Amino acid sequence: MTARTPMSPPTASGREVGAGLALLGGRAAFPDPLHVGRPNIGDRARLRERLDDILDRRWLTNGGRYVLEFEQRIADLLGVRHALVMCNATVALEIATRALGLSGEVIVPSFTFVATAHALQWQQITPVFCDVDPVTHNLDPDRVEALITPRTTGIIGVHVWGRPCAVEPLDAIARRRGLRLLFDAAHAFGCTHRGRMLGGFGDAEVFSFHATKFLNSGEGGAVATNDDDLADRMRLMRNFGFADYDDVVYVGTNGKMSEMSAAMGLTSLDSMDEFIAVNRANHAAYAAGLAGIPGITLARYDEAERSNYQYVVAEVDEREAGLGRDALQRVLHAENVLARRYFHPGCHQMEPYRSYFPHARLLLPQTERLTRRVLSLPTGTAVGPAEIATVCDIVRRAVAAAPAVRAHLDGAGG
Ligand code: T4K
Repeated sequence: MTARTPMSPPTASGREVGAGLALLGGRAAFPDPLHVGRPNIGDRARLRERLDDILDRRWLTNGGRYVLEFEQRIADLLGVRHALVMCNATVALEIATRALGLSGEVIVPSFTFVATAHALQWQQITPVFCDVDPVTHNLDPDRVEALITPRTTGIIGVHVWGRPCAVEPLDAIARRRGLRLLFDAAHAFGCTHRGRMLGGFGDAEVFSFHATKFLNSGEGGAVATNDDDLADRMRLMRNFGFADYDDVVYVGTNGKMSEMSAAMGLTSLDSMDEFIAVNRANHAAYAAGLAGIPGITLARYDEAERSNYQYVVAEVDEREAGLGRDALQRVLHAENVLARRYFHPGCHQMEPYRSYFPHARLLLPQTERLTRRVLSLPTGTAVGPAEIATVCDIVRRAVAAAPAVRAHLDGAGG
């Protein structure tokens, strides 16, 4: 992806500054869309070798060699007793919650991808939405306890953007109140908390290897746990409940990962350090490029921990920037930069939750605020320093030209 010519520096008048912006009639900075979730592709030759081997051996799924190898390498990397790979993280969440015996109500953040809530609702478990910490964007443990009722059976913390939840306070609440604790670690593969890899906290942790994740298997997910019994139950559940040929001992589903996905996952794992290095450099380039722009701040990663840096999340303060997050997204989209509003508008504002809990937003002020402010910017190996410099330049120019952008959007009906 190459950008067109770099834009000229800001001048005093908002209208002049904004003149080059595509939203205001200029030419789009990128001829093709710059996506947020472009997959990282590892060593193609190695992937082809693995795929050829799968085809030669005619073993495509159901506990094949590559699935077992992928599971072993994940377990070794995370330092856990069990890693069970699955067809995606949503099904992995469903299987983990069911195997943990969750029912009734489970406390979850609303500031997450809707899969976290759906995995519960799909099983007639009520997600009870809890507010988040405005700094970490993660479940606020101080708000959890007030939501516990006699029907509560568990808590699901989400390591949003790969930044670990308040693991210890959540663990303390879960122990004190006799609840199960699961982590949705869909964003957090390869990240540490207090120097320990995520994967071994709570009763279990669920990862995603979806195409848009920095480490992908096309579609895919995994549950990590140190609980042998839980791992046994999940193994059965992901394979229809079969304990042996013709012997079904549980109600189960089909949560298996195919050998082709495992081959992709293994090939991604081979390049994991490289992907992280690129993400890290990209994140630093955004931090430098956006520095000093009024009202724009970047969600930071703790440099004392290992992170995968896979999300570049800008927060827009409308008062300081002079334009809101949605206006900035419109500016970027006009330039072909497909920045995304993860996780707007929050699960509580999506169906069926909006109808079930029409007043939920009253208990979720920080979630509501965040969902109006955050914007995910393109990163990953498909994005390089030149693209990032151009994206940052667009943001800088948009903020400098905020009055003209607002006037244009107001004139165009918002
Ligand atoms: N928990 C959390 C906290 C999660 O964030 C997620 C998933 C889950 C659970 C469930 O995990 P999985 O069941 O998916 O394993 C995307 C992903 O589909 C989803 O996996 C992810 N979170 C979520 C945050 O983002 P969308 O609706 O934004 O996908 P889509 O198709 O709009 O793609 C995003 C961007 O990536 C687009 O600009 C296009 C680009 N893209 C996408 C694909 C699939 C590509 O360039 N190539 C591709 O192959 O949800």
